Amino acid sequence: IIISVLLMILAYICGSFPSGVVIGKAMTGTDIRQFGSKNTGSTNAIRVLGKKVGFLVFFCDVFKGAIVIIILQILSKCDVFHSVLDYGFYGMMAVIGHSYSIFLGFKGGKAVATSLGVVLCICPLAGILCLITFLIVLKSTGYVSLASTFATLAVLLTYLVLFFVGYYGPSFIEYFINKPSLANLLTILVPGVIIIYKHIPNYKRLANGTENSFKKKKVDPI
Ligand code: NKO
Repeated sequence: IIISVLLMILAYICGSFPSGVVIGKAMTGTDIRQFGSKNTGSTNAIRVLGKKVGFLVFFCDVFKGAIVIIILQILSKCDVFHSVLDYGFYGMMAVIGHSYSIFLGFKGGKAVATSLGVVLCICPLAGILCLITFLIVLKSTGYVSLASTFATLAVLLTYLVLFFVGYYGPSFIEYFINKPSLANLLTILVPGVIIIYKHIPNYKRLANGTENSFKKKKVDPI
């Protein structure tokens, strides 16, 4: 259990790495936190620093979440360490690190990309479904924040459905799906709540029509 706690702290520090700020400053000398939506996420990086930098930030943020789970999976495969806690807890810590980073005075991103990394590793089906949801909403509305919100709801719904199918459905189903545990379900709720909470300013902008849209090609500060 001591090792588990230590690894949770490591996961938090890993998630804390402020990709948007570090990559932005290194590649363009610009502090992303002063422009656009002022968010450190990849959407704002694309908006302020361009596609190349933005996509790099995106991959870094996804990787931060994914690597935590991948390392745990490797450690347990090699019989080095078997976690008594569900992997979801470590993923949750990485997401908390991303959004309340120790390197940014406990501020940080909106938790979307890092949660995606975690979800893709723990429950690939939910990861793929939320990506599809994200792309559909983004294509049809042009609002990344709205797409992120619907993608988050898609993950929560998929987890819920898989959970109940896993428990009450026919037993052969386990060969086809990676059913989330109750702990998975609870630990994904935290990133979900963080994402929605961090998007409140976006919802306000959506309500009064001032949200940045990738359709209108408008680069407006808040
Ligand atoms: O600058 O406030 P802004 O307009 O930048 O940014 C709003 C935006 C912030 O998010 C990002 C990251 C964008 C990454 C897109 C990834 C698409 C996949 C979405 C899956 C999310 C599922 C996680 C569910 C966990 C419960 O929104």
